[in-house]
Amino acid sequence: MPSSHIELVIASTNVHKVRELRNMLKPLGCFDLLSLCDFPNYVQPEETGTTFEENARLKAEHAAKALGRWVIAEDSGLVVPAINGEPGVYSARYAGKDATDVENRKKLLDAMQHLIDEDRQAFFECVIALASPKGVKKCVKGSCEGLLLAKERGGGGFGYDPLFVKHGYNKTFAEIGESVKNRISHRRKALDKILPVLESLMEAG
Ligand code: ITT
Repeated sequence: MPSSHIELVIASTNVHKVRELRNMLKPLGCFDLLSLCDFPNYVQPEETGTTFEENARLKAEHAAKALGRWVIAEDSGLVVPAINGEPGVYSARYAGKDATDVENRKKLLDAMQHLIDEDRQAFFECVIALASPKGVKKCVKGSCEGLLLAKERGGGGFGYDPLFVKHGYNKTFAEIGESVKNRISHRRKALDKILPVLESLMEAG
């Protein structure tokens, strides 16, 4: 008999990520979705990895063990090949440890000032790790390629969204609306790869 309610913790403190993931997971129905906001005493591990995968695994494993529950964690960021892959895994802290999105975008615009045309190509990457208290069960990757504008556009989204225009689109991720972003983003592509595993968890109960 399939059980209808398994608790799944989204192990992130980034409210934007949590909202996007929650909306994308909603159609699955059978999970009680929690986030780190439900565990105010939980202390996040330091993100010491040098790749998105290392950090996603580290965050998922640590949270699943500490909370004794199934967890998904993700590590994501923007990669600009023309500036040696910056900001990459340091996307959240590009302009410093507690940098705001505005400060990070400003640093990126400055670093890219001299770049034109194809040199403004970039991609978002997202790695999602699913873990139980026994360890990581699955780790998947999604990416989304586009161009970075020299000036911000739009008030939606978060992070580098006001600068990023996905190939084939005219609007930035901050102009496009969250429901469209959630259909075409790097996060969506990664999540789609983990859905079959989540479905099998629900069936196993
Ligand atoms: P958690 O570790 O608690 O999940 P975080 O924001 O620190 O939160 P990351 O270390 O994975 O997470 O950094 C992700 C950063 O990458 C995020 O802060 C943005 O700057 C950027 N980023 C990731 N996905 C993005 C998206 O969909 N749109 C815009 N920027 C994004």
